[in-house]
Amino acid sequence: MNKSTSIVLSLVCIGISSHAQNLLSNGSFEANPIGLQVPYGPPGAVDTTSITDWRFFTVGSPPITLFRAWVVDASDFGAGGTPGSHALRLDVVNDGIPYGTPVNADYALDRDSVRVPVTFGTAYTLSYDAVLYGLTGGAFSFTTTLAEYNSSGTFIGQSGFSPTLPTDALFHGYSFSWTPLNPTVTEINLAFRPTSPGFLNAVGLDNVSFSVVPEPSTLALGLVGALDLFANRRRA
Ligand SMILES: [Ca+2]
Repeated sequence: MNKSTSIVLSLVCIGISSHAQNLLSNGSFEANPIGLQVPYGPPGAVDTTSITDWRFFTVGSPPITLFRAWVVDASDFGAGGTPGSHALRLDVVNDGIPYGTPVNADYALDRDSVRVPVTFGTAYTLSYDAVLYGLTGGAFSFTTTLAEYNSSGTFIGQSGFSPTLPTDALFHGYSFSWTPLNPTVTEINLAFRPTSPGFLNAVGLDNVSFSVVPEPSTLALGLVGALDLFANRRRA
């Protein structure tokens, strides 16, 4: 790499890094030790914030037989996970007892205690890595919701994405562009709600990031400046 190329890349990196900061704390689940587990037991509701800055809870009436969230080594999911990286694993066992077969898993992971400030008119990028394995059942939809609140803390609407996780037991990266729906929005809660008609499933989640989309004008200025430097050097 010559010096001019280095200058160009450096300026581009400055433009990106100054606008791509992850607005989520503990989005990569490194805050808790591998092995940390929250409930895994007989049917019942769970509502826990044992996982730093995250809440794991049942949605509505608990139709779940056994369930847990735990911090694991991402590579334990198989190929694709970064060895040593802490990931969150969500396990649900629905054996149909005593609720009949099959029953739906209905639980969620969210950030209700650590909502993220957002600004109407600003574009954001939500991204994460997710893996599905051990599934008995059909297609698996990983519902991802962004719920909006105003300055009074009142819920004012939501939007989201629902990628279908393939059953290859590999981490895949997902990335979405999002803009707030409501002019009065001041903050959001981010939620993941795995839903499955199956009996047995596990979802792994890692590297959750929510950031402001880099402004084109900033990047463009950086590039123009870099190209100008490059041109001047060539003329020199
Ligand atoms: Ca991690």
